[in-house]
Amino acid sequence: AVEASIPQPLRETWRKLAASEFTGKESFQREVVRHVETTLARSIYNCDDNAAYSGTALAIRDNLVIKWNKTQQQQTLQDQKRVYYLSLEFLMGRTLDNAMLNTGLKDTAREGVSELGFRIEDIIDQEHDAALGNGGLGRLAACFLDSLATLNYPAWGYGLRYRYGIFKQEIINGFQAEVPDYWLDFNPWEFPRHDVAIDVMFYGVVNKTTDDDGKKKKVWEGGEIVQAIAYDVPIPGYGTDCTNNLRLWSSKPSGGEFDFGKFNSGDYEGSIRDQQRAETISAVLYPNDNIDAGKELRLKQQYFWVAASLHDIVRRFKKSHRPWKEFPDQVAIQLNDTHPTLAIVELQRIFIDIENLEWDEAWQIVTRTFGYTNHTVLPEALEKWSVPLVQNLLPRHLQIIYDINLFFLQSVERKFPKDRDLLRRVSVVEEGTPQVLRMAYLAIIGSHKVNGVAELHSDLIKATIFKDFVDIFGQDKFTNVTNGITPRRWLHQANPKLSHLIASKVGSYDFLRDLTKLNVLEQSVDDKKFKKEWMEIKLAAKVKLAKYIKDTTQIAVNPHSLFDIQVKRIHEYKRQQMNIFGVIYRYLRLKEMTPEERKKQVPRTSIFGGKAAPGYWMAKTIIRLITAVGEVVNKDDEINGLLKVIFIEDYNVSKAEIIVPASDISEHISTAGTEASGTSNMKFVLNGGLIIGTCDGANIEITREIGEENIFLLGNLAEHVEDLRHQHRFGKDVAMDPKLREVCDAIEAGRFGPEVTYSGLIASLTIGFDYYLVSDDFSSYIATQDLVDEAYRDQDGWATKSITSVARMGFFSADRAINEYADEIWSIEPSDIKSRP
Ligand code: IMP
Ligand code: B1N
Repeated sequence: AVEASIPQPLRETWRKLAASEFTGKESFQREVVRHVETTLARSIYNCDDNAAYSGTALAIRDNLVIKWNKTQQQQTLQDQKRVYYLSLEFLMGRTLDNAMLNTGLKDTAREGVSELGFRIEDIIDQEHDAALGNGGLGRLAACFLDSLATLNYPAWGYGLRYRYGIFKQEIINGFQAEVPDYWLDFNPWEFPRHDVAIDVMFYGVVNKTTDDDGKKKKVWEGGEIVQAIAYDVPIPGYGTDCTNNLRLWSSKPSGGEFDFGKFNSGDYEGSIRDQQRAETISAVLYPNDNIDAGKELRLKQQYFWVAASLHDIVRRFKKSHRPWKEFPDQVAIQLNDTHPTLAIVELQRIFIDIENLEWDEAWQIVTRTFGYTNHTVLPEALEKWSVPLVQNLLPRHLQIIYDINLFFLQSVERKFPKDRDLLRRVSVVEEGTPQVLRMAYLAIIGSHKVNGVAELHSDLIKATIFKDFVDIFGQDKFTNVTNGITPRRWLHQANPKLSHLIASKVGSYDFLRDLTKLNVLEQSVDDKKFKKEWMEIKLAAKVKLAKYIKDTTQIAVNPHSLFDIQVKRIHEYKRQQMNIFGVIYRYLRLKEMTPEERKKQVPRTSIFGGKAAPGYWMAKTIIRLITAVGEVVNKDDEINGLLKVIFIEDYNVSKAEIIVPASDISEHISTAGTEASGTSNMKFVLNGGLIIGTCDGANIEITREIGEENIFLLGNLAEHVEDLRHQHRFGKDVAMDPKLREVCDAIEAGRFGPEVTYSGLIASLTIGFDYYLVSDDFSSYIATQDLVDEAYRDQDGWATKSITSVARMGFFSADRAINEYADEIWSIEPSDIKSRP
């Protein structure tokens, strides 16, 4: 419709002048040099790796932008249903390498920059990670964007443009220190859209009025206004021209930059205070993973982002001049956890307060639009907002929440008359001082589908935290979509040699678009030459990681030792403490051995990495224990070579790309029932590493796919966790597992520094309730680690397990997950943007 308003001759002129993509090495080089010389105003004499990165990124970006514009125009004209993925976190990592691979330009770029005097690897290495996320939840959002574009789905991500992403971790005297991550110095991948500026209101009051038709209305007014500015990021699909959009909002004061009146009268601080308050909203990512801190600024972030996104989505829908009832046929909105739950309330507010729809009609549309993904059952992570806080910040929204809750409870009362306890249990409002809003309940009530992220997790939420809601809404509202990962970044980009070897067996790189094609590898498990090449690639990845460790820590590790890796956020439920206790146990055994016995041991390198939330004291203690054990073990000549303990500082996406291909074994040992899915487990197995893990999250489905003989499972089952916890709390004093006792004794004897450093950690196992059941699983853990050593001695058998596992990993592609969301939750179809052969 808009297009028709532009006169035909004008359109012809633009079409003739349209920008075109470069093709081939020479035109690529011309673009790089042009950008270095004009955009950057530099020359051959001062073009360092960083300038070469900028020039390369800008050249690749030009091609990307052309595809992006075409995609957006085509999707607008096709007027299909779109999905909007609302996530407070997008953990993208680096973009250049991925953009080159997805657009098929990497070889051109490699040769091109080489003739200009640069190595493509050095250029790629200049890029700062986009670290707008904490861990699995944010990285899942990034993998999903890659799959949505690759599968040609019309999809937009909506998030916040934090000035500071997740902090940079430094290890100082063995302890974690946090340093701000200032990443926006030069970011060629974002496009400010100063024309897309949306006013968002906070605070204010709700007044009653009567409109022209005599209808009673509520108006929210008199609040403080902050402006949301859009920054757009192109998301290229692999092997397709489809390039989707990620829109991130940045906050700034609405109207004038600052108060000149105050400034001129000498109140300098006051004059910039408003500006700073506005800019604070998008200033920093909350660094908590699986913890809800309940801070007002976080609530402000959530509403700011949700209000701007919905305004944008509604504006786009209105351009099509369709009736409101068709909104859910054009728009699907997925809530990545409860963080965007206010979107439900905001859309209802837009409909009834601004667009004058009746409550019931509006609510029908709202509930048909939203889907909610739950990512955790941990009680400390379930969002609850204090009523007084919401009352003050969003008074109209609180009224609407009360109404939503009232109508919901009335419907429950009709279905289950007189069950007052049920009403209390399922109410969005939890009684107490203060009252709090249970955001997960609101998300369920306002969505048409609720999904968990792995089978066990989806079953658990139905049986525990959301049980009443299954009784009320029925089974069909609840479903499972097991998480997945993008094989483009996590195999092809991170491990090009393995990807190449696999392609030689599959006959093409088609497995990157249909990961089930990996299954042909099973035919090669007895192929001697193939196996040898397979294991050489694993060794090369270990050598590369060993070099990285040497360069960054000065510690030499033996690439022929068994690389045992646990990298993820540090959290008690993930049980890095069990891992390091196991390392200590191993150390104590090695110390007792004779030199002859030692010679028979499998040398091991235990590698840890991950950030602790800055306020999570126990997690920080666990880091300290790991570094302290490393300090003792790594310089102990007696066992030298048989055990090394490494803590990799500042674990992030780009480091994961080096680490993931290099594992022999990786650890996924959460207390059963606590890790909703896990996704690094999938990444490690896809790269030919085996895993040691508990029956938790996606480990269970990985086992089902690859076979029990190819995974090292340990520990108690989820169904026994409650009983075990009960025993810890109320049972008779049971003696601690003797192996764990020995480890605790060594720590308490000060062998890893002052005992007091660890007293809280030890207490959590003994006088505490051992909530995470370390003592219950420890002996199984040690026994299973012995099986790992045993299996590793048989390198041929190990290679068989490795290849067989990779061959059976097809299910864990994020493409499969996205297709399930598209079919079962969003009802969207791919657009017909052309894929390349
Ligand atoms: P929005 O829906 O207005 O946010 O526009 C999204 C994208 O769709 C824009 O960046 C344009 O590339 C494209 N677009 C918007 N309006 C039109 C149109 O009338 N014809 C073709 N493409 C459009
Ligand atoms: O989401 C991942 C899962 O694979 C992990 O098992 C799960 O732990 C993770 C509040 C969270 N759940 N909840 C969070 C993150 C930030 C925050 O402020 C909660 N992260 C997960 C993907 O499904």
